[in-house]
Amino acid sequence: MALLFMSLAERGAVWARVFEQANERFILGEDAVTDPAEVTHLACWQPPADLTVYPNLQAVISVGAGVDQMPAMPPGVTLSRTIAPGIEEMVRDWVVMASLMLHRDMPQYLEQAGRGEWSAKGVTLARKRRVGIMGMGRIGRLAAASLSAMGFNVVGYSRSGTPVDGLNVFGADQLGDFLAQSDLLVCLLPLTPQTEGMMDAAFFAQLPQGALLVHAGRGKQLDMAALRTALDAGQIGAAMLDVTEPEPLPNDHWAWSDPRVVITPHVGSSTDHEEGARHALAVLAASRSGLPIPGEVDQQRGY
Ligand code: OXD
Repeated sequence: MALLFMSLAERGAVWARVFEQANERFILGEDAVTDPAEVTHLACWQPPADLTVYPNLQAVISVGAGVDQMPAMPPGVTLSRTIAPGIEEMVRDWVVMASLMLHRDMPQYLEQAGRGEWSAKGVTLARKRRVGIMGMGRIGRLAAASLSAMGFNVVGYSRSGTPVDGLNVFGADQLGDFLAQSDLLVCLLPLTPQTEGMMDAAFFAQLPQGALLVHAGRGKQLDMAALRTALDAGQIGAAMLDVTEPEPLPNDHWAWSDPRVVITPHVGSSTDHEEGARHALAVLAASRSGLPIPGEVDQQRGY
């Protein structure tokens, strides 16, 4: 059993050490492969075009939480996304930061600061702000717990609508009801055919007037032209985006200079090298013992 690593050099150095300590075979980069038959696991963000050169490949591990960048796996190859507390905590932090920034009118104050203007808006109590979180996976639940602890009125939305952690969760057939009570909407959904282009004009129209948008899902879920129209109409008050389509967002894109939009360059999380390596070791161990693969992706569903 050997893991072929194809990612950042800096990350590779940490993985090499962790694998050496665990006595597991680690191959740093395709150039170092001497026998393709030896490769049973591949860790990467995007795999090489032809995976059939590795006849004994059992699993491909995404070095991040997302897998929408991955092509379809050859038959029999498991896809695993990295499960690491650090990823969940980092995205939670970004979501809390962005939610607070919008809740406390920071886009407007940043704009005012640019021209030295001292002018105060009224303050809304957290408990009077209804937050709707789309995506009730591990990250969504963590963000919900933090925002609830701060007093926000949090509800969730997921495909199944299964209640979690005492939260009211709306299912796919209740999207309208969910949106109607989301003064501040957080998107943490994975990119799937169902969520691609989901946030469009009809979607925004179902939100309360002046709703705030926090987007840490995937850029392709958001129709940027519809966002601009919704901002101009006052339907959306302001937005914080960590993901865009394309990435990087071209520097002449309207959203960069729109004071109602704050953009960060997809920095919600960056997998901690050590935690990523530990996840890969857990995948190897599970493969060896025939146990369920940590982070296994349902390739039909896409997450
Ligand atoms: C990820 C991401 O999927 O950074 O890890 O979005």
